[in-house]
Amino acid sequence: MTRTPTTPFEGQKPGTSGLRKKTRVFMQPNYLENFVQATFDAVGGVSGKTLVLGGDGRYFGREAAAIIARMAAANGAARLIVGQGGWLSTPAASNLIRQRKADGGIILSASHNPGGPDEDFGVKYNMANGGPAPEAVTAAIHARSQEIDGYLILEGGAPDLETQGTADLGGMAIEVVDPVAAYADLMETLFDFDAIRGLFASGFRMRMDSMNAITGPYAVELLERRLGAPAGTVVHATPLPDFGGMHPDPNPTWAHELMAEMMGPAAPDFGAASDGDGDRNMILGRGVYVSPSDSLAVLAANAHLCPGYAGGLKGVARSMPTSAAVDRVAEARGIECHETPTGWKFFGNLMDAGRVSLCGEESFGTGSDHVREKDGLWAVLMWLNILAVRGQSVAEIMADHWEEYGRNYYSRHDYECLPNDIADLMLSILRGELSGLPGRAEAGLVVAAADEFAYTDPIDGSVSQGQGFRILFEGGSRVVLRLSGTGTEGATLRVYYERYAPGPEGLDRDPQEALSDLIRATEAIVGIEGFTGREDPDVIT
Ligand code: VG1
Ligand code: CO
Repeated sequence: MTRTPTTPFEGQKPGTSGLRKKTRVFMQPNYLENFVQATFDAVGGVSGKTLVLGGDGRYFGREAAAIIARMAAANGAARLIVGQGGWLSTPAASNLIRQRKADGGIILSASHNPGGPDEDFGVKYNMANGGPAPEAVTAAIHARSQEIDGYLILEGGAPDLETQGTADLGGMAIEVVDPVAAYADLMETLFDFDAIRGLFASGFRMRMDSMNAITGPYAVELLERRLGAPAGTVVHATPLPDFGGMHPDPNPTWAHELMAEMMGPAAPDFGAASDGDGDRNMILGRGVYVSPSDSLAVLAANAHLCPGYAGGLKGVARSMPTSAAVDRVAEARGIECHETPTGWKFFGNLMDAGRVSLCGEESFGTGSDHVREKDGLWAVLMWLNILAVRGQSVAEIMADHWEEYGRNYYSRHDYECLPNDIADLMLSILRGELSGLPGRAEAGLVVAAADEFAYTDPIDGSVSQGQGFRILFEGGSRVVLRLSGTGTEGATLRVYYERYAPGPEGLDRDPQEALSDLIRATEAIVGIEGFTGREDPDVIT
Protein backbone atom coordinates (compact mmCIF):
# COMPACT_ATOMS: atom_id res chain seq x y z
CA MET A 1 0.00 0.00 0.00
CA THR A 2 1.30 3.45 -0.83
CA ARG A 3 0.01 6.94 -0.29
CA THR A 4 0.09 8.71 -3.60
CA PRO A 5 0.44 12.48 -3.39
CA THR A 6 -2.06 14.46 -5.40
CA THR A 7 -3.48 17.95 -5.82
CA PRO A 8 -7.17 18.95 -5.98
CA PHE A 9 -9.20 19.24 -9.19
CA GLU A 10 -11.74 22.00 -9.56
CA GLY A 11 -15.38 21.07 -9.98
CA GLN A 12 -15.60 17.70 -8.23
CA LYS A 13 -19.06 18.70 -7.09
CA PRO A 14 -21.75 16.01 -7.33
CA GLY A 15 -24.94 17.20 -9.08
CA THR A 16 -28.49 15.84 -9.09
CA SER A 17 -27.13 12.30 -9.13
CA GLY A 18 -23.39 11.91 -8.52
CA LEU A 19 -20.38 13.42 -10.26
CA ARG A 20 -20.71 13.43 -14.06
CA LYS A 21 -18.00 14.54 -16.44
CA LYS A 22 -16.70 13.73 -19.87
CA THR A 23 -15.07 10.29 -19.76
CA ARG A 24 -11.68 11.74 -20.65
CA VAL A 25 -11.89 14.04 -17.65
CA PHE A 26 -12.31 10.99 -15.42
CA MET A 27 -9.45 9.22 -17.22
CA GLN A 28 -6.89 11.91 -16.33
CA PRO A 29 -4.30 10.67 -13.85
CA ASN A 30 -5.59 10.99 -10.26
CA TYR A 31 -9.02 12.40 -11.19
CA LEU A 32 -11.08 9.33 -10.27
CA GLU A 33 -8.73 8.50 -7.40
CA ASN A 34 -9.11 11.97 -5.86
CA PHE A 35 -12.89 11.81 -5.99
CA VAL A 36 -13.06 8.30 -4.54
CA GLN A 37 -10.65 9.15 -1.71
CA ALA A 38 -12.62 12.34 -1.00
CA THR A 39 -15.76 10.21 -0.82
CA PHE A 40 -14.18 7.68 1.53
CA ASP A 41 -12.87 10.50 3.74
CA ALA A 42 -16.21 12.33 3.73
CA VAL A 43 -18.06 9.27 5.04
CA GLY A 44 -15.59 8.84 7.89
CA GLY A 45 -13.31 6.37 6.14
CA VAL A 46 -14.10 2.82 5.02
CA SER A 47 -11.90 0.90 7.44
CA GLY A 48 -13.62 -2.35 8.44
CA LYS A 49 -16.63 -1.52 6.26
CA THR A 50 -18.48 -3.48 3.59
CA LEU A 51 -19.08 -1.74 0.27
CA VAL A 52 -20.97 -2.62 -2.91
CA LEU A 53 -19.53 -1.70 -6.31
CA GLY A 54 -20.90 -1.90 -9.82
CA GLY A 55 -21.91 0.09 -12.84
CA ASP A 56 -23.80 0.17 -16.08
CA GLY A 57 -21.10 -1.32 -18.29
CA ARG A 58 -20.12 1.90 -19.98
CA TYR A 59 -16.66 2.71 -21.31
CA PHE A 60 -14.00 3.03 -18.56
CA GLY A 61 -16.27 1.22 -16.07
CA ARG A 62 -14.08 -1.87 -15.71
CA GLU A 63 -10.89 0.11 -15.28
CA ALA A 64 -12.59 2.38 -12.76
CA ALA A 65 -13.98 -0.59 -10.80
CA ALA A 66 -10.50 -2.13 -10.59
CA ILE A 67 -9.00 1.14 -9.33
CA ILE A 68 -11.75 1.56 -6.74
CA ALA A 69 -11.30 -2.05 -5.53
CA ARG A 70 -7.57 -1.39 -4.99
CA MET A 71 -8.39 1.86 -3.18
CA ALA A 72 -11.03 0.23 -0.97
CA ALA A 73 -8.49 -2.44 0.03
CA ALA A 74 -5.79 0.13 0.76
CA ASN A 75 -8.27 2.14 2.84
CA GLY A 76 -8.91 -0.91 5.00
CA ALA A 77 -12.37 -1.99 3.82
CA ALA A 78 -13.31 -5.44 5.11
CA ARG A 79 -15.37 -6.56 2.13
CA LEU A 80 -16.21 -5.38 -1.36
CA ILE A 81 -19.19 -6.94 -3.12
CA VAL A 82 -18.86 -6.42 -6.88
CA GLY A 83 -21.23 -7.32 -9.70
CA GLN A 84 -19.55 -9.73 -12.13
CA GLY A 85 -17.77 -7.82 -14.88
CA GLY A 86 -18.27 -4.65 -12.86
CA TRP A 87 -21.96 -4.74 -13.74
CA LEU A 88 -24.81 -3.68 -11.46
CA SER A 89 -27.88 -1.68 -12.35
CA THR A 90 -28.54 1.21 -9.98
CA PRO A 91 -31.59 -0.45 -8.36
CA ALA A 92 -29.73 -3.78 -8.10
CA ALA A 93 -26.84 -2.01 -6.35
CA SER A 94 -29.32 -0.37 -3.97
CA ASN A 95 -30.84 -3.78 -3.27
CA LEU A 96 -27.46 -5.41 -2.60
CA ILE A 97 -26.45 -2.65 -0.17
CA ARG A 98 -29.65 -3.27 1.78
CA GLN A 99 -29.73 -7.06 1.58
CA ARG A 100 -26.10 -7.51 2.48
CA LYS A 101 -26.27 -4.79 5.13
CA ALA A 102 -23.34 -3.00 3.51
CA ASP A 103 -22.19 0.39 4.77
CA GLY A 104 -22.52 1.97 1.35
CA GLY A 105 -21.82 1.55 -2.33
CA ILE A 106 -20.31 3.13 -5.39
CA ILE A 107 -22.19 3.12 -8.69
CA LEU A 108 -20.27 3.83 -11.88
CA SER A 109 -22.66 5.43 -14.32
CA ALA A 110 -23.67 8.63 -16.00
CA SER A 111 -27.16 7.16 -16.20
CA HIS A 112 -29.09 8.46 -19.20
CA ASN A 113 -26.07 10.28 -20.68
CA PRO A 114 -24.35 8.59 -23.64
CA GLY A 115 -21.18 6.55 -23.02
CA GLY A 116 -17.83 6.15 -24.76
CA PRO A 117 -14.41 7.80 -24.75
CA ASP A 118 -15.87 11.09 -25.97
CA GLU A 119 -19.11 10.88 -23.99
CA ASP A 120 -19.89 10.77 -20.29
CA PHE A 121 -18.87 8.89 -17.17
CA GLY A 122 -20.02 9.24 -13.59
CA VAL A 123 -19.56 8.10 -10.01
CA LYS A 124 -22.14 8.22 -7.25
CA TYR A 125 -22.04 7.16 -3.65
CA ASN A 126 -24.99 5.48 -1.93
CA MET A 127 -25.54 5.23 1.79
CA ALA A 128 -26.24 2.23 4.04
CA ASN A 129 -29.99 2.59 3.35
CA GLY A 130 -29.23 1.94 -0.33
CA GLY A 131 -30.10 5.48 -1.38
CA PRO A 132 -28.12 8.30 -2.95
CA ALA A 133 -25.96 10.36 -0.61
CA PRO A 134 -27.96 13.30 0.74
CA GLU A 135 -26.87 16.88 0.11
CA ALA A 136 -24.92 17.15 3.38
CA VAL A 137 -22.74 14.22 2.29
CA THR A 138 -22.26 15.36 -1.31
CA ALA A 139 -21.27 18.79 0.03
CA ALA A 140 -18.73 17.14 2.35
CA ILE A 141 -17.32 15.10 -0.56
CA HIS A 142 -16.91 18.26 -2.59
CA ALA A 143 -15.28 20.11 0.30
CA ARG A 144 -12.84 17.24 0.88
CA SER A 145 -12.00 17.07 -2.85
CA GLN A 146 -10.84 20.68 -2.68
CA GLU A 147 -8.21 20.03 -0.01
CA ILE A 148 -7.09 16.50 -0.84
CA ASP A 149 -3.33 15.92 -0.96
CA GLY A 150 -3.04 12.15 -1.23
CA TYR A 151 -4.90 8.87 -1.72
CA LEU A 152 -4.37 5.27 -0.76
CA ILE A 153 -4.16 2.55 -3.39
CA LEU A 154 -2.96 -1.02 -3.34
CA GLU A 155 -0.03 -1.62 -5.63
CA GLY A 156 -0.27 -4.30 -8.26
CA GLY A 157 -2.54 -5.20 -11.12
CA ALA A 158 -6.29 -5.15 -11.52
CA PRO A 159 -8.23 -7.74 -9.48
CA ASP A 160 -10.29 -10.38 -11.29
CA LEU A 161 -13.86 -9.10 -11.49
CA GLU A 162 -14.97 -11.73 -14.00
CA THR A 163 -15.08 -14.86 -11.83
CA GLN A 164 -17.82 -15.30 -9.24
CA GLY A 165 -16.59 -16.11 -5.75
CA THR A 166 -14.59 -14.56 -2.95
CA ALA A 167 -10.88 -13.79 -3.11
CA ASP A 168 -8.40 -11.83 -1.02
CA LEU A 169 -7.24 -8.43 -2.18
CA GLY A 170 -4.64 -6.98 0.15
CA GLY A 171 -6.50 -8.18 3.24
CA MET A 172 -9.95 -7.21 1.92
CA ALA A 173 -12.43 -9.87 0.86
CA ILE A 174 -13.49 -9.18 -2.70
CA GLU A 175 -16.70 -11.01 -3.53
CA VAL A 176 -17.79 -11.15 -7.15
CA VAL A 177 -21.53 -11.88 -7.42
CA ASP A 178 -24.10 -12.56 -10.12
CA PRO A 179 -25.40 -9.03 -10.79
CA VAL A 180 -28.93 -10.22 -11.64
CA ALA A 181 -30.02 -13.03 -9.29
CA ALA A 182 -30.73 -11.18 -6.02
CA TYR A 183 -32.60 -8.43 -7.84
CA ALA A 184 -34.70 -10.87 -9.86
CA ASP A 185 -35.56 -12.79 -6.67
CA LEU A 186 -36.68 -9.54 -5.03
CA MET A 187 -39.03 -8.84 -7.96
CA GLU A 188 -40.66 -12.26 -7.46
CA THR A 189 -41.61 -11.23 -3.91
CA LEU A 190 -43.40 -8.07 -5.12
CA PHE A 191 -45.37 -9.14 -8.17
CA ASP A 192 -47.73 -11.91 -9.19
CA PHE A 193 -45.43 -13.82 -11.53
CA ASP A 194 -48.10 -16.48 -12.16
CA ALA A 195 -50.53 -13.86 -13.40
CA ILE A 196 -47.90 -12.28 -15.66
CA ARG A 197 -46.87 -15.72 -16.94
CA GLY A 198 -50.51 -16.33 -17.77
CA LEU A 199 -50.66 -13.04 -19.65
CA PHE A 200 -47.70 -13.97 -21.85
CA ALA A 201 -49.06 -17.50 -22.31
CA SER A 202 -52.33 -16.02 -23.59
CA GLY A 203 -50.49 -14.38 -26.50
CA PHE A 204 -49.88 -10.94 -25.01
CA ARG A 205 -46.81 -9.45 -26.68
CA MET A 206 -44.35 -6.84 -25.50
CA ARG A 207 -41.18 -5.18 -26.65
CA MET A 208 -38.56 -4.21 -24.09
CA ASP A 209 -35.79 -1.95 -25.40
CA SER A 210 -32.79 -2.09 -23.09
CA MET A 211 -30.90 0.35 -25.34
CA ASN A 212 -27.64 -1.66 -25.16
CA ALA A 213 -27.39 -0.69 -21.51
CA ILE A 214 -27.47 -2.47 -18.17
CA THR A 215 -31.06 -3.73 -18.02
CA GLY A 216 -30.50 -6.21 -20.87
CA PRO A 217 -29.40 -9.14 -18.70
CA TYR A 218 -32.00 -8.32 -16.04
CA ALA A 219 -34.84 -8.03 -18.55
CA VAL A 220 -33.90 -11.26 -20.35
CA GLU A 221 -33.79 -13.15 -17.04
CA LEU A 222 -37.06 -11.72 -15.75
CA LEU A 223 -39.21 -11.39 -18.86
CA GLU A 224 -37.96 -14.21 -21.08
CA ARG A 225 -36.68 -16.79 -18.56
CA ARG A 226 -38.85 -16.36 -15.48
CA LEU A 227 -42.04 -14.98 -17.05
CA GLY A 228 -42.10 -16.88 -20.33
CA ALA A 229 -42.16 -13.99 -22.79
CA PRO A 230 -40.98 -15.17 -26.21
CA ALA A 231 -37.24 -15.02 -26.92
CA GLY A 232 -36.49 -11.75 -28.63
CA THR A 233 -38.96 -9.78 -26.50
CA VAL A 234 -35.97 -7.86 -25.16
CA VAL A 235 -34.00 -5.99 -27.83
CA HIS A 236 -30.64 -4.24 -27.55
CA ALA A 237 -30.12 -6.62 -24.65
CA THR A 238 -26.32 -6.65 -24.44
CA PRO A 239 -24.69 -3.85 -22.44
CA LEU A 240 -22.06 -2.24 -24.69
CA PRO A 241 -19.36 0.24 -23.61
CA ASP A 242 -20.74 2.91 -25.96
CA PHE A 243 -24.35 1.60 -25.82
CA GLY A 244 -23.89 0.81 -29.51
CA GLY A 245 -24.09 4.52 -30.20
CA MET A 246 -27.56 4.73 -28.65
CA HIS A 247 -28.38 7.53 -26.25
CA PRO A 248 -29.80 5.42 -23.43
CA ASP A 249 -32.47 7.87 -22.32
CA PRO A 250 -35.89 6.22 -22.50
CA ASN A 251 -38.00 8.99 -23.95
CA PRO A 252 -39.82 9.38 -27.27
CA THR A 253 -36.86 11.23 -28.82
CA TRP A 254 -34.06 8.85 -27.92
CA ALA A 255 -36.03 5.59 -27.88
CA HIS A 256 -37.36 6.37 -31.34
CA GLU A 257 -37.02 2.80 -32.67
CA LEU A 258 -39.36 1.56 -29.96
CA MET A 259 -41.69 4.52 -30.47
CA ALA A 260 -41.93 3.78 -34.18
CA GLU A 261 -42.77 0.15 -33.53
CA MET A 262 -45.38 0.94 -30.85
CA MET A 263 -47.06 3.58 -33.00
CA GLY A 264 -46.93 1.42 -36.14
CA PRO A 265 -49.33 -1.13 -37.61
CA ALA A 266 -47.61 -4.19 -36.10
CA ALA A 267 -47.31 -2.81 -32.58
CA PRO A 268 -47.30 -5.35 -29.75
CA ASP A 269 -49.57 -4.84 -26.73
CA PHE A 270 -47.00 -3.23 -24.49
CA GLY A 271 -43.65 -1.49 -24.87
CA ALA A 272 -41.02 -0.31 -22.43
CA ALA A 273 -37.49 1.05 -22.37
CA SER A 274 -34.97 1.83 -19.69
CA ASP A 275 -31.89 4.00 -19.34
CA GLY A 276 -28.13 3.46 -19.03
CA ASP A 277 -28.13 2.41 -15.37
CA GLY A 278 -31.61 0.87 -15.29
CA ASP A 279 -33.40 3.23 -12.96
CA ARG A 280 -35.65 4.90 -15.55
CA ASN A 281 -38.53 3.53 -17.57
CA MET A 282 -40.75 4.58 -20.43
CA ILE A 283 -44.15 2.91 -20.74
CA LEU A 284 -46.03 2.54 -24.02
CA GLY A 285 -49.17 0.79 -25.12
CA ARG A 286 -50.20 0.00 -28.69
CA GLY A 287 -50.40 3.49 -30.19
CA VAL A 288 -50.16 5.09 -26.73
CA TYR A 289 -47.41 6.96 -24.91
CA VAL A 290 -47.87 7.13 -21.14
CA SER A 291 -46.35 10.27 -19.68
CA PRO A 292 -44.18 9.46 -16.65
CA SER A 293 -46.31 11.61 -14.36
CA ASP A 294 -49.41 9.71 -15.49
CA SER A 295 -47.61 6.40 -15.09
CA LEU A 296 -46.85 7.27 -11.48
CA ALA A 297 -50.52 8.09 -10.87
CA VAL A 298 -51.71 4.86 -12.50
CA LEU A 299 -49.26 2.81 -10.43
CA ALA A 300 -50.44 4.56 -7.26
CA ALA A 301 -54.09 3.94 -8.12
CA ASN A 302 -53.52 0.25 -8.92
CA ALA A 303 -50.70 -0.76 -6.58
CA HIS A 304 -53.03 -2.81 -4.41
CA LEU A 305 -53.45 -5.25 -7.31
CA CYS A 306 -49.82 -6.34 -6.80
CA PRO A 307 -48.96 -8.72 -3.93
CA GLY A 308 -46.14 -6.54 -2.57
CA TYR A 309 -48.53 -3.61 -2.16
CA ALA A 310 -51.78 -5.44 -1.43
CA GLY A 311 -52.10 -3.70 1.95
CA GLY A 312 -52.21 -0.27 0.26
CA LEU A 313 -49.63 2.49 0.12
CA LYS A 314 -48.36 4.36 3.17
CA GLY A 315 -48.08 7.53 1.16
CA VAL A 316 -46.65 8.87 -2.08
CA ALA A 317 -44.10 11.48 -3.07
CA ARG A 318 -43.20 13.24 -6.29
CA SER A 319 -40.60 15.75 -7.29
CA MET A 320 -41.89 19.32 -7.57
CA PRO A 321 -41.81 19.53 -11.42
CA THR A 322 -43.71 16.22 -11.71
CA SER A 323 -47.41 16.71 -12.47
CA ALA A 324 -49.97 16.60 -9.70
CA ALA A 325 -51.76 13.58 -11.23
CA VAL A 326 -50.58 11.39 -8.34
CA ASP A 327 -51.79 13.99 -5.82
CA ARG A 328 -55.34 13.33 -6.96
CA VAL A 329 -54.96 9.61 -6.35
CA ALA A 330 -53.46 10.26 -2.90
CA GLU A 331 -56.33 12.57 -2.05
CA ALA A 332 -58.90 10.00 -3.12
CA ARG A 333 -57.16 7.32 -1.05
CA GLY A 334 -56.63 9.60 1.94
CA ILE A 335 -52.85 9.02 2.03
CA GLU A 336 -49.93 11.42 2.46
CA CYS A 337 -48.49 13.13 -0.60
CA HIS A 338 -45.13 14.92 -0.53
CA GLU A 339 -43.53 17.34 -2.99
CA THR A 340 -39.72 17.23 -2.99
CA PRO A 341 -36.92 18.79 -5.06
CA THR A 342 -35.68 17.01 -8.18
CA GLY A 343 -33.50 13.95 -7.56
CA TRP A 344 -34.07 10.64 -5.83
CA LYS A 345 -31.97 11.57 -2.80
CA PHE A 346 -34.89 13.56 -1.39
CA PHE A 347 -37.20 10.52 -1.16
CA GLY A 348 -34.93 8.43 1.08
CA ASN A 349 -35.80 10.02 4.41
CA LEU A 350 -39.54 9.75 3.71
CA MET A 351 -39.22 6.07 2.82
CA ASP A 352 -36.92 5.28 5.76
CA ALA A 353 -39.42 6.93 8.10
CA GLY A 354 -42.25 4.78 6.70
CA ARG A 355 -44.14 7.79 5.42
CA VAL A 356 -44.24 6.90 1.70
CA SER A 357 -44.05 3.69 -0.28
CA LEU A 358 -44.25 4.97 -3.86
CA CYS A 359 -42.26 7.83 -5.41
CA GLY A 360 -41.81 9.27 -8.86
CA GLU A 361 -40.41 11.94 -11.11
CA GLU A 362 -41.52 13.29 -14.45
CA SER A 363 -38.12 12.28 -15.86
CA PHE A 364 -39.18 8.65 -16.37
CA GLY A 365 -38.36 7.61 -12.82
CA THR A 366 -40.65 5.59 -10.57
CA GLY A 367 -39.89 3.40 -7.62
CA SER A 368 -40.94 2.20 -4.21
CA ASP A 369 -39.52 1.41 -0.80
CA HIS A 370 -38.32 -2.03 -2.00
CA VAL A 371 -35.00 -0.23 -2.68
CA ARG A 372 -33.89 3.39 -2.27
CA GLU A 373 -33.44 4.23 -5.96
CA LYS A 374 -35.88 4.58 -8.78
CA ASP A 375 -36.28 1.30 -10.61
CA GLY A 376 -37.02 0.90 -14.31
CA LEU A 377 -37.75 -2.82 -14.54
CA TRP A 378 -39.75 -2.74 -11.33
CA ALA A 379 -42.09 -0.21 -12.98
CA VAL A 380 -42.35 -2.40 -16.08
CA LEU A 381 -43.23 -5.44 -13.96
CA MET A 382 -45.78 -3.44 -11.97
CA TRP A 383 -47.47 -2.37 -15.18
CA LEU A 384 -47.47 -6.00 -16.39
CA ASN A 385 -49.01 -7.14 -13.09
CA ILE A 386 -51.72 -4.47 -13.39
CA LEU A 387 -52.40 -5.31 -17.05
CA ALA A 388 -52.67 -9.01 -16.16
CA VAL A 389 -55.11 -8.43 -13.31
CA ARG A 390 -57.27 -5.82 -15.04
CA GLY A 391 -57.35 -7.59 -18.40
CA GLN A 392 -57.44 -4.23 -20.19
CA SER A 393 -55.17 -2.52 -22.68
CA VAL A 394 -52.88 0.37 -21.74
CA ALA A 395 -55.19 2.75 -23.65
CA GLU A 396 -58.24 1.53 -21.72
CA ILE A 397 -56.47 1.89 -18.39
CA MET A 398 -55.42 5.47 -19.23
CA ALA A 399 -58.93 6.42 -20.37
CA ASP A 400 -60.46 4.99 -17.18
CA HIS A 401 -57.88 6.79 -15.06
CA TRP A 402 -58.52 10.20 -16.64
CA GLU A 403 -62.26 9.70 -16.43
CA GLU A 404 -61.98 9.06 -12.72
CA TYR A 405 -59.38 11.66 -11.74
CA GLY A 406 -59.26 14.15 -14.60
CA ARG A 407 -56.14 14.66 -16.71
CA ASN A 408 -53.04 16.68 -15.94
CA TYR A 409 -51.82 17.64 -19.40
CA TYR A 410 -48.07 17.77 -19.09
CA SER A 411 -44.95 18.31 -21.14
CA ARG A 412 -41.28 19.08 -20.54
CA HIS A 413 -39.25 21.13 -23.01
CA ASP A 414 -35.46 20.87 -22.79
CA TYR A 415 -33.03 23.38 -24.27
CA GLU A 416 -29.61 21.73 -24.23
CA CYS A 417 -26.05 23.04 -24.37
CA LEU A 418 -26.93 26.68 -23.73
CA PRO A 419 -24.08 29.03 -22.84
CA ASN A 420 -23.93 29.05 -19.03
CA ASP A 421 -23.85 32.83 -18.78
CA ILE A 422 -27.00 33.24 -20.91
CA ALA A 423 -28.96 30.67 -18.90
CA ASP A 424 -27.83 32.22 -15.62
CA LEU A 425 -28.68 35.73 -16.79
CA MET A 426 -32.15 34.72 -17.96
CA LEU A 427 -32.99 33.04 -14.67
CA SER A 428 -31.51 35.77 -12.51
CA ILE A 429 -33.66 38.32 -14.32
CA LEU A 430 -36.68 36.06 -13.77
CA ARG A 431 -35.75 35.80 -10.08
CA GLY A 432 -35.84 39.59 -9.83
CA GLU A 433 -39.24 39.74 -11.50
CA LEU A 434 -41.01 36.99 -9.55
CA SER A 435 -42.61 39.18 -6.91
CA GLY A 436 -44.13 41.48 -9.53
CA LEU A 437 -45.66 38.69 -11.63
CA PRO A 438 -48.96 38.03 -9.83
CA GLY A 439 -51.80 39.70 -11.70
CA ARG A 440 -49.92 39.84 -15.02
CA ALA A 441 -52.00 38.58 -17.96
CA GLU A 442 -50.44 36.86 -20.99
CA ALA A 443 -51.99 34.70 -23.71
CA GLY A 444 -55.30 34.73 -21.87
CA LEU A 445 -53.77 33.47 -18.62
CA VAL A 446 -53.34 35.44 -15.39
CA VAL A 447 -50.44 34.78 -13.02
CA ALA A 448 -51.73 33.86 -9.55
CA ALA A 449 -48.38 33.30 -7.78
CA ALA A 450 -44.67 32.93 -8.54
CA ASP A 451 -41.80 31.75 -6.37
CA GLU A 452 -38.56 29.81 -6.18
CA PHE A 453 -39.13 26.39 -4.65
CA ALA A 454 -37.43 25.57 -1.34
CA TYR A 455 -37.86 22.32 0.56
CA THR A 456 -37.72 21.55 4.23
CA ASP A 457 -37.23 17.84 4.81
CA PRO A 458 -40.02 16.83 7.22
CA ILE A 459 -37.85 14.13 8.78
CA ASP A 460 -34.51 15.82 9.48
CA GLY A 461 -35.45 19.46 9.00
CA SER A 462 -32.72 20.12 6.41
CA VAL A 463 -33.51 22.93 3.99
CA SER A 464 -32.76 22.94 0.23
CA GLN A 465 -33.04 26.32 -1.44
CA GLY A 466 -33.19 27.33 -5.10
CA GLN A 467 -34.92 24.21 -6.42
CA GLY A 468 -36.68 25.73 -9.43
CA PHE A 469 -38.90 28.65 -10.46
CA ARG A 470 -42.66 28.19 -10.32
CA ILE A 471 -45.22 30.39 -12.03
CA LEU A 472 -48.78 29.42 -11.10
CA PHE A 473 -51.71 30.70 -13.14
CA GLU A 474 -55.30 31.22 -12.13
CA GLY A 475 -57.22 28.04 -12.89
CA GLY A 476 -54.42 25.74 -11.77
CA SER A 477 -52.04 25.72 -14.75
CA ARG A 478 -48.36 26.14 -13.97
CA VAL A 479 -44.91 26.33 -15.47
CA VAL A 480 -41.67 25.36 -13.74
CA LEU A 481 -38.19 26.32 -14.92
CA ARG A 482 -34.88 24.94 -13.64
CA LEU A 483 -31.39 24.11 -14.83
CA SER A 484 -30.33 20.49 -15.11
CA GLY A 485 -27.80 19.14 -12.63
CA THR A 486 -26.75 16.10 -14.64
CA GLY A 487 -25.31 17.57 -17.84
CA THR A 488 -21.64 17.77 -18.72
CA GLU A 489 -21.69 20.50 -21.35
CA GLY A 490 -23.07 24.03 -20.97
CA ALA A 491 -26.45 24.52 -19.33
CA THR A 492 -29.64 22.57 -19.99
CA LEU A 493 -32.83 24.49 -19.32
CA ARG A 494 -35.85 22.38 -18.41
CA VAL A 495 -39.30 23.96 -18.74
CA TYR A 496 -42.19 21.94 -17.33
CA TYR A 497 -45.77 22.80 -18.38
CA GLU A 498 -48.89 21.51 -16.69
CA ARG A 499 -52.62 22.14 -17.03
CA TYR A 500 -55.45 20.26 -15.36
CA ALA A 501 -58.58 19.22 -17.22
CA PRO A 502 -61.28 17.83 -14.92
CA GLY A 503 -63.27 16.13 -17.73
CA PRO A 504 -65.49 14.53 -18.79
CA GLU A 505 -64.92 16.60 -21.96
CA GLY A 506 -61.50 17.43 -23.33
CA LEU A 507 -59.58 14.43 -22.02
CA ASP A 508 -57.98 13.30 -25.27
CA ARG A 509 -56.30 16.37 -26.69
CA ASP A 510 -52.74 16.50 -27.92
CA PRO A 511 -50.68 17.74 -24.93
CA GLN A 512 -48.69 20.31 -26.96
CA GLU A 513 -51.94 21.78 -28.24
CA ALA A 514 -53.63 21.65 -24.83
CA LEU A 515 -50.62 23.50 -23.36
CA SER A 516 -50.11 26.00 -26.19
CA ASP A 517 -51.44 29.08 -24.35
CA LEU A 518 -49.27 28.25 -21.37
CA ILE A 519 -46.24 27.94 -23.63
CA ARG A 520 -47.01 31.34 -25.16
CA ALA A 521 -47.55 32.97 -21.78
CA THR A 522 -44.20 31.60 -20.56
CA GLU A 523 -42.39 32.92 -23.61
CA ALA A 524 -43.92 36.36 -23.01
CA ILE A 525 -42.86 36.35 -19.35
CA VAL A 526 -39.45 34.64 -19.51
CA GLY A 527 -38.33 35.32 -23.08
CA ILE A 528 -36.59 31.99 -23.69
CA GLU A 529 -36.29 32.56 -27.42
CA GLY A 530 -35.06 36.09 -26.93
CA PHE A 531 -32.30 35.03 -24.54
CA THR A 532 -31.24 31.78 -26.19
CA GLY A 533 -32.04 32.40 -29.84
CA ARG A 534 -33.68 28.97 -29.91
CA GLU A 535 -37.06 28.77 -31.59
CA ASP A 536 -37.76 25.24 -30.40
CA PRO A 537 -36.61 22.96 -27.61
CA ASP A 538 -34.15 20.14 -28.38
CA VAL A 539 -36.19 17.47 -26.62
CA ILE A 540 -39.90 17.36 -25.82
CA THR A 541 -41.21 14.72 -23.46
C1 VG1 B 1 -32.43 14.57 -14.17
C2 VG1 B 1 -33.91 14.46 -13.91
C3 VG1 B 1 -34.17 14.06 -12.47
C4 VG1 B 1 -33.42 12.76 -12.17
C5 VG1 B 1 -31.95 12.91 -12.51
C6 VG1 B 1 -31.18 11.62 -12.33
O1 VG1 B 1 -31.88 15.56 -13.35
O2 VG1 B 1 -34.56 15.66 -14.21
O3 VG1 B 1 -35.54 13.94 -12.26
O4 VG1 B 1 -33.56 12.42 -10.81
O5 VG1 B 1 -31.81 13.33 -13.86
O6 VG1 B 1 -31.71 10.61 -13.14
P1 VG1 B 1 -31.56 17.04 -13.91
O7 VG1 B 1 -30.89 17.74 -12.77
O8 VG1 B 1 -30.71 16.85 -15.12
O9 VG1 B 1 -32.88 17.61 -14.28
V1 VG1 B 1 -30.67 9.40 -13.69
O10 VG1 B 1 -31.62 8.22 -14.31
O11 VG1 B 1 -29.73 10.31 -14.80
O12 VG1 B 1 -29.72 9.00 -12.42
CO1 CO C 1 -30.58 6.57 -14.57
